[in-house]
Amino acid sequence: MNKKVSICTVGTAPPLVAQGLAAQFDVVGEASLEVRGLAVCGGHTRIDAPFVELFPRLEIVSSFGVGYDHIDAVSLAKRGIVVTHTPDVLTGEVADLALGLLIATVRQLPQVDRYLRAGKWLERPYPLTTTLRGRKVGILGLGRIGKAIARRLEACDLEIEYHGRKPQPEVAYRYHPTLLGLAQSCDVLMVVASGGAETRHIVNQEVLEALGPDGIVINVGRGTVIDEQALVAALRDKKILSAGLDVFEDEPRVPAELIAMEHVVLLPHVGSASVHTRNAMGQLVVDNLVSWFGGKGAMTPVPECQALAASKAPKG
Ligand code: 8YV
Repeated sequence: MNKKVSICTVGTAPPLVAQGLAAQFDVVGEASLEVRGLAVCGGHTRIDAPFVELFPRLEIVSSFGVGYDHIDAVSLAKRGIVVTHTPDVLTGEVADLALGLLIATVRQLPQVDRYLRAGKWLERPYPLTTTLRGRKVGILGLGRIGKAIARRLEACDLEIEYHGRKPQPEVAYRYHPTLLGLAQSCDVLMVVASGGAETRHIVNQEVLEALGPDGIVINVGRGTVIDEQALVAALRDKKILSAGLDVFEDEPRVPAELIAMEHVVLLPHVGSASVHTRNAMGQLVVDNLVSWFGGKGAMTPVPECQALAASKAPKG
């Protein structure tokens, strides 16, 4: 039914996406007048108004991933273009990784592994580490993923507080109206917030130092949320204890100062990167396009496009 609809892929489509699209659509590798849908799979292209001018018949942008700070959804919605993303299917995976990264950072798991492999256990036991016991975790961004992390932290008997745009009355955790207040109250800052202009560098020197010398920062949201140079300085000057980072400001480039630090844990943005979850995300990228061009509306439009997606969805 969709054989004639032209879809253009931006970035490198995972095999499941490439095959799923090829089975349903006419997939083209570059901008053409015929393109009515984009499948955005990573890459560094900013999908904004000037970019979509290359595609005059564009109706929908289906993006791989829950975060869409590389897409100007407001501008696209104004032009009548619906943006979709892949929420929910990666929530548990990213939350698992966040908990693992927190434990790895606090108990120094990568460093301990390196110690054993270097034969040092034969000489003496690994030095005692800091602990998760008695810590209070401040979650920055209590959305779907933040809440899934909170549930896991509860199972670890940890106290939880949070900061976000607004308090969530249905949530039992203590809300802090300011990020600084959250950092002053906690000794772990779990960054889950999405990227974009609104959150850029909100974790700054003052916030980092408020965590105190035992402070730990974990980031599974977006690298841009933390002022990376301020983080390097806080770690170097021992204003905080350690950091576990899955995301960075200028991926895949990671500051040499961080790489040289033995007391941090650094991951190459692997929060959702299991075969299972990446397949589920890829399937949702394809399903959104199939649903849209099959006249059934978008399955998972981003909030900025929900009204538009509903108004365009077929009635009944
Ligand atoms: C992916 C992510 O690494 O969903 C997101 O927002 O950051 C990750 O799940 C990314 O989308 C891959 O391009």
